[in-house]
Amino acid sequence: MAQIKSVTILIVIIVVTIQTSEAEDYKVGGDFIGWTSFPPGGSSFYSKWAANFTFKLNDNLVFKFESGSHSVVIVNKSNYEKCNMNDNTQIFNKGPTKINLDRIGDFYFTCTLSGHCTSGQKLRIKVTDTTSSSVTGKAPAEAPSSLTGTGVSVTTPPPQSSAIPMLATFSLLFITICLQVFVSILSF
Ligand SMILES: [Cu+2]
Repeated sequence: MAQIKSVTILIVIIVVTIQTSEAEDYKVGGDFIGWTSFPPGGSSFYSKWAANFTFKLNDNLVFKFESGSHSVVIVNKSNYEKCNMNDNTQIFNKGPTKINLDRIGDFYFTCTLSGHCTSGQKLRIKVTDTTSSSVTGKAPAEAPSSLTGTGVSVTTPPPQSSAIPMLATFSLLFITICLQVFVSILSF
């Protein structure tokens, strides 16, 4: 009896965890390299790193660097491509810097220190809808290769994708309720 009850509790915990564990922190460049100039492989280093993940709304990027050695600056697409930091929107000078991905779409980051952007210290990421990542996983594993030209990137998540995690949650809840009923029948 006690075993069945603990199984039920476990399932409830799993359901709650699935519901709440949405936002994630990503250490830019990984633990070892972090946010640095002249990254291994040059300017493709950070795009290769970013291609491993599906960034969702409200995830965080953590830029690991020593204050004074680097900075993080949010720029627009054209300034990202030109390594122009003059009309940026936000500068973060203290490392490590944690940046919340508070909107869907493209984000462009670089460093304001002279020569660092051109050496490859630049990161472009795409933030997708919150509901599309957990079930579809890392489907678009390849990095968008065309950073040049018009740069029109069309990776719209399929509209039905938001229904899948909802369905999964409901089935888990249904199983939980069934188990609960089963336990109460057994205890009488
Ligand atoms: Cu730098």
